[in-house]
Amino acid sequence: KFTSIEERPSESEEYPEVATPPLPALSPSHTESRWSDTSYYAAKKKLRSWCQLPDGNWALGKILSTSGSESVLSIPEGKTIKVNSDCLLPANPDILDGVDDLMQLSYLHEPSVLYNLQYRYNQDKIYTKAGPVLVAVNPFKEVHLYGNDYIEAYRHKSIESPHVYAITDTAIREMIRDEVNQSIIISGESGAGKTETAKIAMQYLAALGGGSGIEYEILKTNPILEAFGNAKTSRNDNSSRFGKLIEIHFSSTGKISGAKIQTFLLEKSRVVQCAEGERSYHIFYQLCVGAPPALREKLNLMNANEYKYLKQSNCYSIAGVDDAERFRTVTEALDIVHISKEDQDSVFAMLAAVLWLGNISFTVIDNENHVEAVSDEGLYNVAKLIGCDVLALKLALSTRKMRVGKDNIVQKLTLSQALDARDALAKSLYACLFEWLVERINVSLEVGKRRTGRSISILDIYGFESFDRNSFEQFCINYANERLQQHFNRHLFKLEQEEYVQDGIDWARVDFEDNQGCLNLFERKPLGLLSLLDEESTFPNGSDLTFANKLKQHLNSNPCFRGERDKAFSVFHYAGEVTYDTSGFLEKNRDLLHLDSIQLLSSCSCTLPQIFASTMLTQSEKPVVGALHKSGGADSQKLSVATKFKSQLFQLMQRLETTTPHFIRCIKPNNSQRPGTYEQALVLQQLRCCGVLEVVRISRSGYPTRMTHQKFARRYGFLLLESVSSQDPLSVSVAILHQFNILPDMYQVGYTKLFFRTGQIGVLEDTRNRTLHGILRMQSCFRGHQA
Ligand code: AD9
Ligand code: MG
Repeated sequence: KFTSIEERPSESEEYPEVATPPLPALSPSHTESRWSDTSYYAAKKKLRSWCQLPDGNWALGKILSTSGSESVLSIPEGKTIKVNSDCLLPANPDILDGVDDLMQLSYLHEPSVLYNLQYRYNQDKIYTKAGPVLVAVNPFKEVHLYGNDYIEAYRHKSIESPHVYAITDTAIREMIRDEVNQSIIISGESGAGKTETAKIAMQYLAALGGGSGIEYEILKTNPILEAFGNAKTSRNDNSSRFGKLIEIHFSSTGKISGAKIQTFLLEKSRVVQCAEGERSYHIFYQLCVGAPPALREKLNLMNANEYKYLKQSNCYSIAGVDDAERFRTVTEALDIVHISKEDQDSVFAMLAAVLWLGNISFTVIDNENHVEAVSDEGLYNVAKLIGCDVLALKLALSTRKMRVGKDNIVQKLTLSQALDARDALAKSLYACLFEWLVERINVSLEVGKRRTGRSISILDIYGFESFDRNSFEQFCINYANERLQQHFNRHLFKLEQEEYVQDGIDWARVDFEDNQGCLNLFERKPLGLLSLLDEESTFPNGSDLTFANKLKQHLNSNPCFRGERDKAFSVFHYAGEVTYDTSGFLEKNRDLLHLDSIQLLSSCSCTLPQIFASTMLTQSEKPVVGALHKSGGADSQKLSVATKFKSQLFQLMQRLETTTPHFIRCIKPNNSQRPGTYEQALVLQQLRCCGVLEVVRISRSGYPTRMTHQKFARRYGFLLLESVSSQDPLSVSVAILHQFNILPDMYQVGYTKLFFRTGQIGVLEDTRNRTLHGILRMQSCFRGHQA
């Protein structure tokens, strides 16, 4: 008598376990007839298969017939389609639908990964493991997966499904177990959910508690940094315009003892210019609508639409966001991180000064088109807010002191020079304010300064960007992502190989597509993108055009580079080709603030401008860029933006190298920030870009499916035609492998596990299913007979 067969995918097993019936006594002849019709095509018949439709999307179909190179399939909605068999990819058996780790899939290819993520997404299971990586698909709606109950459940391991909480919990456990610092590295394109994910991880850590409310303080840094460093862009209403690493420190008892925030390259150009429909930094709008009357009066605040910097993009509010309410949240948070009311007022004064700077206008004063700042409301308010003399401000914005030979001369500025000087001052004020704020927060978070314990760092950096027009900002952002990708690749690769080595299998190093070539294109000296950019930035007559030409001259033979028409060039990034327009590269890289402006700030009676001036002066010690002004000797000289960013990235990488990384890849399922919409092509492009498919590829060249000897013997043992003399799991397993003619290079026998190449288990699984269904049919026949 046969027992009934129940098929259930198991959540926690490495490979879904299906209850296996006791070995049936099948006669050899019966079995043989079944094996004989498993020729290639017959085996494909009726199989679920992926076929690519003319629109590029993949559809799951069943093969109806195959002749020659063509197959006919039935696809959803009752349609049939005839395709070249080359367009088909095998689908996984349906017991693998929606597995919570993509590694469990027998067939690891694009459609199966896409389908699996979508299958889960439709059930609000937004998290899926891709081997060691956590994939998070942005739900664009509230999903009920968070809060104290879930935190408790993950802590006690009563839930096992993939989650940010789970990966954070693993980080905590490994930190304690191995006494090694950990990092959680979050990547994905703009709007994919990195910042939200980082907050969810922080929430889990904060729940561990600390004492003296430090965990609460850490959480409160989020609204502050988002107000000052995030803005509405065309991609994301709350887009981070800076990179952030927050290092959370733990005491030896596993409690939070403090934290440290490091930020990277804030996009400061946004302060003075931003595209239609986008906004400048949230805090400006929050201040304009949220400041209480006394503060408004003190700052001479007007409405947002009266400030030129905010007016240009014609966008003042964000759907569903109350900026006034947010302003109160921010001030409360500033209180909590111990920024005094007095300092807060200074911060708001700087913000107002930036806004008023944009309203300063200029008038032509001679027939050589030289200009002078108009003594209007703007000028007076800026002078008042930063605490300087009105005339000194006027002079700093309209002239430049130069030294020619032994003489000091004063050069008048043209309109565009004056506007540049004004905007440069506004950008510097804001960037300095941001850095100062981060420093102050750090002082508050570094409780006791005793850092004897361990740490977990969370990295939330801007994702790879490819727009229609890409500028210096995208150049830096994508370079950063290139660096991160290398860290990602190498690490996952290493981990993978370690497991093979531990289980003693014969393992030759697997090569994989690595992005060292592209990194070299950026970093090589003297003929790399960054060096050439710096070099050109120091030439008095260097321009964006001469820079572009120089790149073409020196790099055209580099396979990762292509010169384009006009001032453009393309880079073949790991995530795809991006064409950069060099307009503005040199100026943004030099990022010069006239010494006149710095001197003005140091003459201010307010504390903040003085602090800013002194940090700018110390930053100017190393003369790398600014040779243009070297002869004059009167202008600021400092590290170029690209060089500074590169060294920040190197430090970051060095720091991450000392940690055990945990990777989270965020995916944006549609471009309209809409819930319930999963666009295959868009998801696929990101899976490719952010390297999930890279992990898949690495796994495919290795042995992604692994099963213990015991489990393998239990699962397939009943298919054995001849009894095996020894019943030990390894002997049974080897007999199965032989019977199914699994070629020796398709698997490896480890000390504890069998390792298979992709697809191998699928063949076994198909046979097993057919056999089981045969048994079921026989069972019901048998029952029918009896009845
Ligand atoms: V950018 O590179 O900084 O422009 P992020 O950081 O990747 O980008 P963000 O975290 O800001 O994206 O997410 C964008 C929006 O998606 C959020 O404002 C939420 O509305 C939405 N989101 C993201 N993750 C979740 C989530 N787990 N649950 C609900 C989410 N909504
Ligand atoms: Mg973000």
